Amino acid sequence: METPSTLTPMIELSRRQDGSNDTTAFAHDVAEGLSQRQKTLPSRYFYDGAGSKLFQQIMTLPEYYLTRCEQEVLQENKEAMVRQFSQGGLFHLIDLGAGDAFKTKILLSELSEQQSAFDYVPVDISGDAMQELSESLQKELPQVKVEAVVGEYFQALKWLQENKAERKVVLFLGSNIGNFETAESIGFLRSIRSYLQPGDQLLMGVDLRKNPDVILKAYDDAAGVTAAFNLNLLHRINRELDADFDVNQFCHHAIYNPLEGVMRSFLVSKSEQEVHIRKAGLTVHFDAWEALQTENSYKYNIPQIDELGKECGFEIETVFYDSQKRFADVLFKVS
Ligand code: AVJ
Repeated sequence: METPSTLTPMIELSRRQDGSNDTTAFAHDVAEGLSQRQKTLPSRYFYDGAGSKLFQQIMTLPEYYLTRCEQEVLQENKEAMVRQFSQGGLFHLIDLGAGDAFKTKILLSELSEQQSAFDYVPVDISGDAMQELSESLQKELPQVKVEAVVGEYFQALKWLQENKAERKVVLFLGSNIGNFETAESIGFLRSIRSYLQPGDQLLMGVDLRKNPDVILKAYDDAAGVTAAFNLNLLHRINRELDADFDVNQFCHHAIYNPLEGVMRSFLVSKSEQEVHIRKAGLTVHFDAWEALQTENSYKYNIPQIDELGKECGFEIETVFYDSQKRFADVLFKVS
């Protein structure tokens, strides 16, 4: 074990109780997805080291408006947001899927500017990311009290419910809610709600419905970074599960359905082929031009978000938009 360079308080929840490890879970999920008649792979496995780097590159693409729009929303509305967070006094700011938190830092510096009574609890499954974030905050915003939690969202919320009695403001930024199917997002928000109390708040980033051409280009960029991000999932399976995907025999394909408001991303097999995934004990057959679905990114309008919130015990307090109304950060209170 290496000793971390700075001692930062960090809670590690990610150890599994049943003795299984992350590779076992990955193998199980891959086997399950690829055994279906319509093959799928869960999008949460995009983010290994290489995938996280590619996603950071995506966020800087001219076509990928989401990140820049949300940054604008936070930058332009930080004073109002912080005022609304701070109304009830002392609170824990819980950042689900914090990553490098470069958007949250906009709020953190405003919070310390307004001298709010809070501490910052970033939550992420990446221990490395949480270590780096704790250290960078110590340098950039030393006055902010940080307690990073390494673990799954609900593990973390449960831990917080049992260990912290004070008010909670939960951040779920970046349109991550978009990856869930409608039924899943209801389940997700109801679970969050079950860990909260009256007086608590949730700030959720949602990508709004807009010109389909704009949306489509964001997931099929000219430089091919999104294609590389999608294909990296096959490289990851090769690396971690001892598989033999011929990645050149697959191509990225993305479509937007304006009726459902969903971007769907696929990997399409360019030829008939067989793939062996040794650690999953599986041989998979692909027909020529068979599609494997890797991601959904749902787009919403505000009435839908209002209804979703109400179904899950949340009431909209304020909707914050960017100047083009492409993206919204919706502040909910527990109803
Ligand atoms: C991180 C889930 C918000 O759906 O826009 C970016 C991931 N996929 N380009 C999204 C992603 C392809 C992103 N989220």
